[in-house]
Amino acid sequence: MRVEEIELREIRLPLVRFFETSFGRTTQRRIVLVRVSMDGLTGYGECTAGEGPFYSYETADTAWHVLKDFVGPNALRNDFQGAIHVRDWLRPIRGHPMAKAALEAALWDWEARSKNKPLWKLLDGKGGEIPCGVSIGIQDTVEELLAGIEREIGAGYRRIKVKIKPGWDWEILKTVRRHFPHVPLMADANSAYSLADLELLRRLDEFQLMMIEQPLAYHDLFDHAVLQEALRTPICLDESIRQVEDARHAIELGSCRIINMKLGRVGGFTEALQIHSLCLASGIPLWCGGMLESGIGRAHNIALSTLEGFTLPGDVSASKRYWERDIVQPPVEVTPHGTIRVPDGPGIGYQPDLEFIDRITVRKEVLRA
Ligand code: OSB
Ligand code: MG
Repeated sequence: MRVEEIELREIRLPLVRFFETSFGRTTQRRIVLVRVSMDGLTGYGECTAGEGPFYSYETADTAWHVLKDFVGPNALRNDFQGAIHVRDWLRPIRGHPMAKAALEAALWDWEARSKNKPLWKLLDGKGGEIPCGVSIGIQDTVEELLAGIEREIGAGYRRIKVKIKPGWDWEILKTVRRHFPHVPLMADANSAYSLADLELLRRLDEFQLMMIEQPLAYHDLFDHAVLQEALRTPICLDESIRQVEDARHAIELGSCRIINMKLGRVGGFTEALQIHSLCLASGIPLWCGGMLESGIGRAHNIALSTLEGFTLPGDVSASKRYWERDIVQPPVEVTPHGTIRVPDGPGIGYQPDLEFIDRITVRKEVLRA
């Protein structure tokens, strides 16, 4: 079977409030959506590339180019025999995992719909509920951070992740711990430190963090192993794990004790499934990260989070934390006990709101075989 049509769209979606990490502040997302059509059915994917090349080198514009000129034409040329094989089609295109993952995710959604199954079942996950945490960005004041944490604990979330950077780290975590002595807490540095900061990072051990996420360089495994040896707090890698080989190297080197999985960063579900198997076999806990996704990407993250190796609360939270109005119906909602009920409908299980998506589309391109 051949993919008949691929539609690319870029939408603009303002965040309800800015989101700041050690690499900068985002106020509005530019999101590339992919829709595939084949045999009278459609599937949807979302590209997690950011507005600028700061989390990784990909941007909404590079993803658009690579999808339109390489990934899309490649998919139209190949014989579709299941979403599990799409990664192999795309192997000749080096890098650009977020562009690839967007197309691949649309084909996973399509395949699940074609079998009239929820995506989580196709992935061999289990239904029910997934536990949720939140990621809280760098704020203008510590008071705003404390108020934010208070609000999210009140909403039921099961762990709090605080973004840190040099100058917004030890003092901030000290204050957070004083106000919330027992909350499951972690910190994400997005590569803002180096081994020269080892003493400072060691002093974070006193806060009983569940983990510290990606303290060192985005491509590094070696220095993280040196750091992990010196810390009591487990290191969780995000940016450094781009493929199953990275996960294997990290586990063998002792670079981390936990892995944050992101579909875009690893190039899609097939790679994610392999990393998942490796982590299960190695006793490395996983959780699903987030990239400020709209409802389509969020729905894919929910399906992925149902796999048995995802034992820690992820960064998959309610639509309303980010969007005034999400692009799926119903929006993603979180129960008062901090879980998301996994939908039982076919595919991703959330309905794209096509009329709203049309209104916020800034460019569109249709590729045909
Ligand atoms: O490092 O996990 C990260 C958002 C954008 C880029 C990188 C990261 C994040 C988050 C947000 O932490 C998680 C979310 O989508 O809620
Ligand atoms: Mg991170």
